[in-house]
Amino acid sequence: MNEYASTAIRNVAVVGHGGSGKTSLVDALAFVAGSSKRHGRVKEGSALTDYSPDEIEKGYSINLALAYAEWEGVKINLIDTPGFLDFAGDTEAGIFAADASLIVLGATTGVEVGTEKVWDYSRQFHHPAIFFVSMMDKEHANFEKVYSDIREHLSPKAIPVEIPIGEGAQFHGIVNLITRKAHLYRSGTKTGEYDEKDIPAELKAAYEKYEQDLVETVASTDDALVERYLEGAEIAHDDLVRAMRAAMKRGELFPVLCGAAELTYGGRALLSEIVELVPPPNDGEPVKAEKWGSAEKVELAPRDEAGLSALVFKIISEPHVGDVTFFRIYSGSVKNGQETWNAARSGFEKLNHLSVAQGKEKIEVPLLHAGDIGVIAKLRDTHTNDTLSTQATPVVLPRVPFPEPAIHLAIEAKVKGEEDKLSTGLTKLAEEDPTFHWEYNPDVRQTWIRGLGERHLEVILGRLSRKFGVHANVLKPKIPYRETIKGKAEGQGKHKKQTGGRGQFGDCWIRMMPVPRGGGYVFEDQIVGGSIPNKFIPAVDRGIQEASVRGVLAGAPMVDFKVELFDGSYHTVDSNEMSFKMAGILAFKNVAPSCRPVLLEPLDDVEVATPEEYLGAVMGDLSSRRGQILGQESDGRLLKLKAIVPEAEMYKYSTQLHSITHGRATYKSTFRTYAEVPPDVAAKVIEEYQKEKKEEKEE
Ligand SMILES: Nc1nc2c(ncn2[C@@H]2O[C@H](COP(=O)(O)OP(=O)(O)O)[C@@H](O)[C@H]2O)c(=O)[nH]1
Ligand SMILES: [Mg+2]
Repeated sequence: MNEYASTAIRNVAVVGHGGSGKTSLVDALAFVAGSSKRHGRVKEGSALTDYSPDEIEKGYSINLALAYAEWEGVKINLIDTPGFLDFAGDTEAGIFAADASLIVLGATTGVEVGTEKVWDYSRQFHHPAIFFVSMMDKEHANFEKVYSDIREHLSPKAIPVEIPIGEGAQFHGIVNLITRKAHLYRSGTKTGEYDEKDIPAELKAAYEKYEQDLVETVASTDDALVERYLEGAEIAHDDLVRAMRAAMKRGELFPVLCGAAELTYGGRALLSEIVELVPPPNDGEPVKAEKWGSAEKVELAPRDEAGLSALVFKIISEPHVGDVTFFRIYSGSVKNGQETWNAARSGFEKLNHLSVAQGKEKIEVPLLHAGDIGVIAKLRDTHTNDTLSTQATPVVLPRVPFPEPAIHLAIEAKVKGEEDKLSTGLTKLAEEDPTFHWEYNPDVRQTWIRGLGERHLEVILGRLSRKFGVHANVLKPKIPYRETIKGKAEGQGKHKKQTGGRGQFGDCWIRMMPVPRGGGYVFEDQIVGGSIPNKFIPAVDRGIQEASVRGVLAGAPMVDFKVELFDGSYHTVDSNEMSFKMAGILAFKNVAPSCRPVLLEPLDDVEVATPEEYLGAVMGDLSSRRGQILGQESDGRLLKLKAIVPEAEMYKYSTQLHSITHGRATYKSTFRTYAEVPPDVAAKVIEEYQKEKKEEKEE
């Protein structure tokens, strides 16, 4: 492996909808460039960047993975990313760590929901982006249609710099509008070799139209060029490329290329365009970081001479290797074996066996320059989004904004007694994947796992059994109901027990009444004249609190009520704290049922982003879930529908939404408040609880 200085590096995230051909393209580019010795195939499980056991089993990308192509003296780092929204954490991380996005579209499918998502992500970071229309060899491939799709749904600033010669089975070449030459592929080529020819006669008209569009569009982004263009002067190749590069950086132009990754057609031209159009990492603005332990901002020049800063954007545990850490160097350089400082963990990390990754293969290197991406195995204690720097100048880089989990499921260990193993495994998996969370929910006494989608959680459970040997049953998550009261009542709690020696005696009178929602639990001591001695009053309070953990309707915690302790009696010998706590418990159980208790359920704020054509279906479905529609607004492309929906009705919503909108809609939901359950629904919940209680007793 040659050494690559910052100017000779390009970092590109390969993104797009699932199945658009990203992984095949990354493999083809590395192979065409000669950096990878074998042309792998997704279908055969041999693609360079789909190497984890879960990916080979499922046949699609789950993790981001790295490969590189050395082309024209430049090393192009290719970050292959998953297309499915369930794995969007890795997609975000991949885009974040790169300097440009290569957006792959299938020539038969065009812009899909995943394309829209990655487009939004990449715009968020203001990256230059290149569109690549792949699979031009497939039946019904239609370049024109995909191009107009891009203009309509993503950006009118997209402009072809290549057009295909033939489509589907006839696809055999590409006209390059910048070099003004045709590339004709040799049938059966393994590495995308072509013969360079003049533009074929039958394509002259199309070529002229596209070429004029390109020159006009590029010229319009550059004052000097537009003048020359209007004067009718020829614009030189270098000027055109320079203006394109500048316009791409400002987000004013997005080139569209084409090819067929599996046939390696278009690969060489794409590599050259990346080298020419994507800025090297030392070309951009300085990185804005923070000094560790203070809010003081520091600017880090993306050069070797600056102090070291590198961001860990992915950790993956690989079979036979252990944890492998992917990091991008933002400033400074690192040597093999160098000691670095992880300020967030207050620890040194020695970068032994400093490497770059070609898929699962790791190639050891002596040195990596500013802007490069490296991998390192077996770090001591470094997590995703940590910064590695030096102890003398500890800094913190901006972190990858990982998406928050959207759904949750309940699980239990299949084998009783493996609960500890389960929580150890889940903790480890959550460390590896910042979009996966888990918790034990004491309210409903279930272990909950949270992730971006059902597919995501399925993959997590697969890893749990493969890596940690714990098999889990999936359960429907229980709803954390609450209870409260709507009326006022009073009554007694009396605990009296006469055993052999000393007896137990506690007696209290309480009044219970509602307080406003969110008011919690209020206890008021109104005892006068010492009918209960002061030292026993806290015990009554504790008894009531203990009893209210299980309400009187469905065993859910009772909230938002006030208790006034106004009378009682005691016994000089037999009374003690325990007796008064019991009296409190009994008083609660006695009085609460007379206070018109009601069931409360959690309501979520739900926001669905959907194309307009599915609005009716989405609204209808939400209404059938007892949803209350608040309103809608358009962001130009999608309608954002806001609603309040009971959490109890949101089970498997993602699957349902996916099916009624053909995967085009996405949603977010966040807890809003607790509200009273309608009587008919409450009756069912209470009945269900009573049944369960009876069964528990019988067991
Ligand atoms: N005909 C044809 N099929 C392709 C091409 N590129 C990829 N495929 C197939 O399309 C499917 C999805 O490809 P993959 O690279 O996994 O897509 P990804 O999900 O975007 O990474 C696989 O079955 C590939 O074999 C291509 O250029 N031509
Ligand atoms: Mg893939």
